[in-house]
Amino acid sequence: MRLTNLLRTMVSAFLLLLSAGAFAQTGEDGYDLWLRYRPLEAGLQARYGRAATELVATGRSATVEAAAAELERGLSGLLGRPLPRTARIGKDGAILLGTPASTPAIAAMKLPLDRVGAEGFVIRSTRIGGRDVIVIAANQDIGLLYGAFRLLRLVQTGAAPEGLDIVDAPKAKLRLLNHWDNLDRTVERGYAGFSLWDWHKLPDYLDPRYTDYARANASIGINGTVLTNVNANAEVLTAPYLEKVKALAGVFRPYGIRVYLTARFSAPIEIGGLKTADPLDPAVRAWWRAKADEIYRTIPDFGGFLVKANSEGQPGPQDYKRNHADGANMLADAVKPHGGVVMWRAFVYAADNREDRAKQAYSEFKPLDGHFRDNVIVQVKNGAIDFQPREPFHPLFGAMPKTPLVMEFQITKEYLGFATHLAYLGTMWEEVLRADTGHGGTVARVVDGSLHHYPVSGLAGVANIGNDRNWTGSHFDQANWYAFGRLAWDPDASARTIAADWARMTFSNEDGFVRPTVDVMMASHQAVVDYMTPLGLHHLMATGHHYGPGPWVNDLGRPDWNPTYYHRADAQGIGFDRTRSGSDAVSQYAPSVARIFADPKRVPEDLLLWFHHLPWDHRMASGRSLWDELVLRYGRGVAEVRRMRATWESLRPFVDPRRHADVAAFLRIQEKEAIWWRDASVAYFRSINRLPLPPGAPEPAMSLDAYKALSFPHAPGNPS
Ligand code: BDP
Repeated sequence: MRLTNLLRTMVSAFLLLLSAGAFAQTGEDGYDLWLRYRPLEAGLQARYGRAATELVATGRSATVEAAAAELERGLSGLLGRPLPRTARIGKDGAILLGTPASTPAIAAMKLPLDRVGAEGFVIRSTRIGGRDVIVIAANQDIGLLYGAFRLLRLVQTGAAPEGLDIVDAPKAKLRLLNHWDNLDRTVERGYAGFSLWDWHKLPDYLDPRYTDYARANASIGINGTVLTNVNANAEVLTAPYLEKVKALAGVFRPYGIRVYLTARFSAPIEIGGLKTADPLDPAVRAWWRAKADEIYRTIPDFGGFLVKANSEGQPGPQDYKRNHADGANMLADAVKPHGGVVMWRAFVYAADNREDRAKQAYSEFKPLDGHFRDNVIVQVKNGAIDFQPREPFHPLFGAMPKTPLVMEFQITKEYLGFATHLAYLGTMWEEVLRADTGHGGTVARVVDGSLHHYPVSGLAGVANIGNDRNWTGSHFDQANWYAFGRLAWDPDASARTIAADWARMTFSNEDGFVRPTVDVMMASHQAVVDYMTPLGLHHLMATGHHYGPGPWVNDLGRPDWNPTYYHRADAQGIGFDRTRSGSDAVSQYAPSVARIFADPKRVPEDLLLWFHHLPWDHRMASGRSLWDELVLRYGRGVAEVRRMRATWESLRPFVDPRRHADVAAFLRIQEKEAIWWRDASVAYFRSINRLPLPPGAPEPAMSLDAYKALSFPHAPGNPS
């Protein structure tokens, strides 16, 4: 027995050494994302090897080419031998890729293609002429590309090749990335280097990375990309830039990705030479129509415009005493003849408006329901303030039955620790999508269009992508790009399943790795909430760059830019009263939801101080006072990061050295900054309430003044 154990240990040590050697040669640096296609373990390789000895793809479009090329690249990597392309099924197992129109064998199969629409697919293991065949079938070529990526995912994650029977189609029509990229290649709230779009060298030089970007997006079903920042520059709408946009559109087209641009509302003045941008002015309307015609002449499948108007200093229709519908409809009329859409953002809050900021978007947009053209989609952030670590779902979801909505999530972690903190956002988005609006369905049912029968709707994610070698600035932030795509495809998908698929494809298929890694990911968002803004606190980040804590800040130009506006802490208590005795933001929700949020005993504890102002000695469910609970939550967040670090350390044998070291270093930064958040916040709130720390809670490492004195003028991602 002992001897066997010894032998086992020796063998695994030997294997470890071998694999460390292999890692050293793989040069893994994160560039390949979840499309690494490293060899499968031998058993699975043999089984897939039998089922897939050749590829039969008869279609001829660029999209079919992309699908076939990906299968060749992927399967030859995974199976460790080339996957030849042949014209017809030979004597061994084959993969057959086609539409009923391109492939008679598929037309003859009576597959349930009527259920998958234009973008869906069927994957089935079957036998044709006595041969084992894996069929990837779709109505349109883009469905074949999505099906090819799905098959590759199945192989990568170790699914058995026998008995495959998958019928799938995206639930949401628009699945978009929003890049907050400027024309000088800086990225607003970007933590992964500069913009991928090399405007200066476009259109003549097409960086091969554009194709890899398209592949990665297609692999998760993204079908559109807004190339430019919502704080827009009108210049992108001039002819030379449209040529550059056209070049990018040409690269993305085979991958089913349309390009969109942000439209600066004052463009008619800035690049059109007009005196006004009034949406009801005939000359302005004619200018936008001509501009849309020009764009569509250049890029016939251009998606449309995304607009941030009358928000944070951006121009808009209210500059001319018109409303948001006037502005959106004017642009919608311009793109309508070409089949384009306008995504008009609901992220508005005005300098001169004293109403609770959380209420302003609803107050502005709810009365306009039914006043928008049918090609206007209102794009709403997941919560009513601004991408905070945790927010209740935005009350506009469910409240706009006559206006299609797009969900806007922020993939880049502006308020969640930038690229260095490990925070898997799948759980946060799942929580929002599964929330019951009280209007007859969940948020997911609103954004997939089914609740209100929207003709078009979907999800947009503010991208976390830049020109860093690993795309997202950190290896684990790739998971957020990945999870966004998966949830846009299927807003009911499980965050845990997505995390597991990602971990398997990105790092290792071994259960000993996958289980602990997924546990880390699943706990990570809550950890950040705990050490930054526990119990429903929000908007307490430092000014401008939002790096680190600044709960004491109260000297900014507008009340609603100050953290003190949001936490309202004084000697007696803390929190924002949004019940009827306060701002009454609760009544913007459906009554069944409002009742829960308005009741401090029923509201989820993680939203308590979002909706309630409570005395420091308020009794929590734990029996502790609110103050003690708050301090413990900060500590809980730090403790979780320490656990994450220890777990990652134990996973060293499974991960190539470079990526392991990268993640370990970032976790060290995260721990340091979690402690900073905890200590600075506790020091500040204690200075307000003068209460002792609960037993066992550590003293803040520095004085409150020392925390206040920290300054980071060059923190990344900051526009100014
Ligand atoms: C805020 C960001 C700012 C964006 C704004 C927006 O700090 O950079 O421009 O959102 O979404 O969270 O328009």
